[in-house]
Amino acid sequence: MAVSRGFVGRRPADSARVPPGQYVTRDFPVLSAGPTPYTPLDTWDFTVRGLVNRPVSWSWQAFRALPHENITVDIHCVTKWTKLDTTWSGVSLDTLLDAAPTQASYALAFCDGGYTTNVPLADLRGGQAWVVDEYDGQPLDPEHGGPARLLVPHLYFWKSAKWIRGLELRPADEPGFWEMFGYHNYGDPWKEQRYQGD
Ligand SMILES: Nc1nc2c(c(=O)[nH]1)N[C@H]1C(S)=C(S)[C@@H](COP(=O)(O)O)O[C@H]1N2
Ligand SMILES: [Mo]
Repeated sequence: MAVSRGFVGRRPADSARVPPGQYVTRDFPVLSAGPTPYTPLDTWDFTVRGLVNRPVSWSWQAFRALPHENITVDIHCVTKWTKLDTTWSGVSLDTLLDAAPTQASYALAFCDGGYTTNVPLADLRGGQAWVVDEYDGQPLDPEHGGPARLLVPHLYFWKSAKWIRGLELRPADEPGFWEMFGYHNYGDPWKEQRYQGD
């Protein structure tokens, strides 16, 4: 019998995909520390700056013209929901970082609205992270970070900065918004690195 996977719900294999302490949800909750910013696309750009010879920026049009990948990944929020098989389209960080040679080891993502989050550069390379501008075949909803957000699915979802405008490359690590308020500096869901000291 042909039954779509969306219809049968949780499969036996799913439990192996759910990190400790997490539960699976079909909803897509919105978690934002402040109001949703609405930046006109004609003033939007994405910039890699900091420890680079010269900052590199892409306008919205230039960003849209970069090669995009379809991505299907599980996402894990520190508030304990996990959403399986989320589908996105976006530009690999490998593509963006190739345009900005650097000696840096860390990145601080910066966003419209002032949110920041820190990620080691090694975690952004190697097909592990994207700047996504579509979710489920549609332009990314502003509440979920549109026009574009970071997607780093192997870390807790607070690292996936919404309304991202760029990366500041740094020789040393520096905590971002939630990391300064007691969230774990790295945030591996499989090690339950939720808060400082975990
Ligand atoms: N700019 C920005 N990015 C953000 C946040 C935020 O408040 N501002 N919240 C983070 C947190 S804590 C989570 S769990 C996810 C939530 O993404 P969602 O609202 O699309 O579910 O976005 C992350 N990225
Ligand atoms: Mo979160």
